Amino acid sequence: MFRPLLAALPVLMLATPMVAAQAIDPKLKAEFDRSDANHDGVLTRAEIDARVARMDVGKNKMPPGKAKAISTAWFNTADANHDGKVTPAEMQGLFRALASRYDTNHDGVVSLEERTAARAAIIAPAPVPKAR
Ligand SMILES: [Ca+2]
Ligand SMILES: [Ca+2]
Repeated sequence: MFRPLLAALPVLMLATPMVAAQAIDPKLKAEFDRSDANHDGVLTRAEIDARVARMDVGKNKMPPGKAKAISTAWFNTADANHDGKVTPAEMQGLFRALASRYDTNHDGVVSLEERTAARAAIIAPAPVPKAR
């Protein structure tokens, strides 16, 4: 009797907007707003492309091919419900996931060293399959 309702629960939870339940970090929202070029409250692929192209990777200029790969990976990961738009809540979800990945000693803080390591991993050339 309860089975159909229980089965529907995960779907209902996914459909519920998370924005009201979880506050968006002000710093993250500021970053979101900087990327949201047309200020419609969502990030599109074009806006992410533009943002990644401006991304500061230290002294090294981001190679265009790398930038495209990063924005593709970023967008596909961030757009949790695959509607082609990234909301502040989706971006926060991604950043939380990234933070826990970069926080290698799991003290809840992404230190400068951890950030530098993460950044080095981003700009490092992607592993190339061995040519034969
Ligand atoms: Ca936008
Ligand atoms: Ca989305």
